[in-house]
Amino acid sequence: MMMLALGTALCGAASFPHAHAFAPSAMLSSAASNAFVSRRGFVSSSTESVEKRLTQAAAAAGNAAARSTAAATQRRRRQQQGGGGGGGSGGGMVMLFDFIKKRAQEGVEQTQNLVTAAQTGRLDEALKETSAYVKDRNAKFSDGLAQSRLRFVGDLENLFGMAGPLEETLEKLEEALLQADLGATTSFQIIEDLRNTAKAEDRRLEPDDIKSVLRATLIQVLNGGTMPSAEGGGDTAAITFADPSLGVPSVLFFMGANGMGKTTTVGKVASRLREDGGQKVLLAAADTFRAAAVEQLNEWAERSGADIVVPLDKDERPPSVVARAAEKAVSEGYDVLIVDTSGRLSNNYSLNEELKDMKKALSDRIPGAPHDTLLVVDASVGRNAVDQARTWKQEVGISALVVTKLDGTARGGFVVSIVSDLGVPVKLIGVGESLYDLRDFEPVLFVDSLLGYSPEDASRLQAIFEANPVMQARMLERMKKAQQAAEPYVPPKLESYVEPASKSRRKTKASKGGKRTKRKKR
Ligand SMILES: Nc1nc2c(ncn2[C@@H]2O[C@H](COP(=O)(O)OP(=O)(O)OP(=O)(O)O)[C@@H](O)[C@H]2O)c(=O)[nH]1
Ligand SMILES: [Mg+2]
Repeated sequence: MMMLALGTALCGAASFPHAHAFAPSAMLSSAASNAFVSRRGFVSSSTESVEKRLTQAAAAAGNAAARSTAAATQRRRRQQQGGGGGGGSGGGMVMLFDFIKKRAQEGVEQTQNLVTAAQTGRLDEALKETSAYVKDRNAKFSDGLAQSRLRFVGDLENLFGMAGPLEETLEKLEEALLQADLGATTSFQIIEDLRNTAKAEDRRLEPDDIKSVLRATLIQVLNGGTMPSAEGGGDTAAITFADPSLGVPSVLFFMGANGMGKTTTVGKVASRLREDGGQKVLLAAADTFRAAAVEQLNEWAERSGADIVVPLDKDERPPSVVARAAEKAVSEGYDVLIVDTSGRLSNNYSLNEELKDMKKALSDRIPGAPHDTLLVVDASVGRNAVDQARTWKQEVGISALVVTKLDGTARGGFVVSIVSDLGVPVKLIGVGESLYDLRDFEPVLFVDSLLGYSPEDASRLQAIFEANPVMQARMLERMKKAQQAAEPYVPPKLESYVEPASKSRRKTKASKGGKRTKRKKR
């Protein structure tokens, strides 16, 4: 975990302008990661200052480990005292999702190795090892997008080989962008920007102009409108957890159409929270529709070491399962409750009502819950998924997207179109079926992998973008618009929260079973 922050600071920041911005959500404390990720110029610093920063970072990392142990002790103590009040383990939570498969301890050790290397004059060698590690990590991510890249980049390269008039080039480019599933809005934006650039500067468009505009636009879209800059900014949207000061479990609610990868993602997330964060995780099997669904989630619970709440019998309704799970999560001091729901169509009114009932059962018992409502979409589905997602956004409310199966499709560009059409961030992506094939969504890394740009290409294209006044002005304007359009933060509803001790025997509508729904049509 630490390795990511470390690696991006060491080998990423200089040549991969945004990479450092992924680091703040590293698993170690922000103090630790910030020590690394204060961060541009890190590589060019003198060995002496590198050594100083490493020492500070190691100290911060040590403190983080100590804080994490203290939080776990506190939680155990609360449980031993039989107190409710939940087990949110505080600030560490938000750090969890900057993951790769490395453990925090490994990161701490690595940091200490670097400190030792600096003290013994082996720093160069150690930096190279770290750099190789990050390259390997990026390569693994990049493999998942290979099919998408092959298709897209092939089309673009053909285009660059032609030397036609501007309008002809733009027309062919627009076709390639649409073919790559980037969506009409983003494709149109890119074409307009290129046309304006060519006209304002009265010159022919070079391949690098096109690449830089394409890259900057995609990053801006995926970053929710943030201006792509050499300093990064915005970047990865972290999973939202409960406000640590409330001391309640964080609730992640997964929903979506059939077979999108909800249960698999729930399992992967649980595993990561357990393994990398040492979190106490409870799963709620709210898919009471499909016979094997509970069994499937149970397997993931066993694999990840999470506990699980299953339906009492075949007639228990999902809102009731969720209500019991929320009460257990609060009274037994769980850090995170993850709800797995059954697949459904977005135009099924009664099943959407059921989703709302489940969310209400959660918010009645835990303030602000669910803290993230994650819609899981399969990248290969295409436009249909966008239309469904729009309906769910309006009807049920979603706060984030998980895009799965990016490893098996050439439609990676779909991610751009769903974000631009919905204005909802992608937070996680699935790049395979195994436990570890889940990644934080990192817009810059994603775009550079999709377009096949090396860190050196990325730096060069960023510089071209920054030297293009037309693009700078247009992007700034879009950033302002995105800021104005951003929905205001709504604080958690505290008044509906009742302490578990007084609530445990109360029967709410949801715990009695909520609305019964027809379940034949899906
Ligand atoms: N290649 C690949 N396969 C995935 C990914 N995520 C999930 N799958 C596979 O997709 C299939 C469906 O996954 P589930 O997790 O059962 O999907 P679900 O959304 O829970 O399905 P329902 O509950 O039936 O609606 C399984 O075979 C998974 O292994 C991914 O990121 N990549
Ligand atoms: Mg499922």
